[in-house]
Amino acid sequence: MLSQVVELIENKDRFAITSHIRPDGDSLGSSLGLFWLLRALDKDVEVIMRDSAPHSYQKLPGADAIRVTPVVDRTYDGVFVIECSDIDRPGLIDLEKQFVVNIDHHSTTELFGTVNWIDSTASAVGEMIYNLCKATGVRVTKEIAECVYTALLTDTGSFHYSNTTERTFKIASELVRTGVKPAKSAEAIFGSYHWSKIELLSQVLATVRRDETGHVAWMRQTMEMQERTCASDEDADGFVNYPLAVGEVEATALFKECSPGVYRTSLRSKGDVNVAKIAELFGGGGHRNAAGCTLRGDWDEIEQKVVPLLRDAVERANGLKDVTEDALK
Ligand SMILES: [Mn+2]
Repeated sequence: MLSQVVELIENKDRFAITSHIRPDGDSLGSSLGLFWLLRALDKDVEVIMRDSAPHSYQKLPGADAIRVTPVVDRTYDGVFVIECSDIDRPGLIDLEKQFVVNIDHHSTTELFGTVNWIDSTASAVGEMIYNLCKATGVRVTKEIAECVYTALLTDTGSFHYSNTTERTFKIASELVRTGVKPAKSAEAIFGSYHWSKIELLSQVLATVRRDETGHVAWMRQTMEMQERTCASDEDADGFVNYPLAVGEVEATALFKECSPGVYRTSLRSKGDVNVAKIAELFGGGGHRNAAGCTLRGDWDEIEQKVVPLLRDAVERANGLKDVTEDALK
């Protein structure tokens, strides 16, 4: 709960903040936003992560102070774990020995912390960090504003996704008033890619297929493509969204081979189509319109398993399934 987080911050002094492996805009923006919040309260705080910040986020205030480490090698009064589904997601050895505070906006998160603050109405953890500023009486500085804005911008898909609410815009508006330049933030994130991203994109897009209904499209990225283009892991971020630009496509999947026979799978959808349910079937999670899971096995089998599930999700959302089931009764 928020009140427990505020109490901890008020009563203790030595903190660490961490987030998941391969950090993204919300995990970095929120972690660094919280870093600046705690600094404003004169707390001893550091951000520790298993992986360094991707290129596009290295200009975020405080990104250069992130300590990259595979193990929690110091003792803290509390370690804030930002947007992680479980205690293993940060990839940090000995994290479970600390006083863990779980801060997330995914309802699917495990309650792995001693304190758990989960707000599934927040578009990004960034919104929660903003609320924490208000709750602790910390003025939203330009540093905090830039970090939180980045979290909002990326987790809402540039204010495109259904998690974008009136509150998101209200907060974004205040952040802009504090000094955030929306065009500058957007350019730093979406206009600073490496050429290898375009090369990889051209190969991944060449694999796109759609089912006979036209509502489901999917793509595959092999390890070989990544090697051939010298692309980094982060280069593939966002590819899964491309087929959704087509009117009739309502659900997409990107199967990324991360080791032989292991596919990190991203699922995206429009409207009421729920892909989080599919991800959960395979031990993953996420939101209704954006979810992920890891699949193992033969490529053909994976394809044959997941594509019908996506089609099923589309049919359910469009009410076709219920009609058919009722007719059979
Ligand atoms: Mn998030």
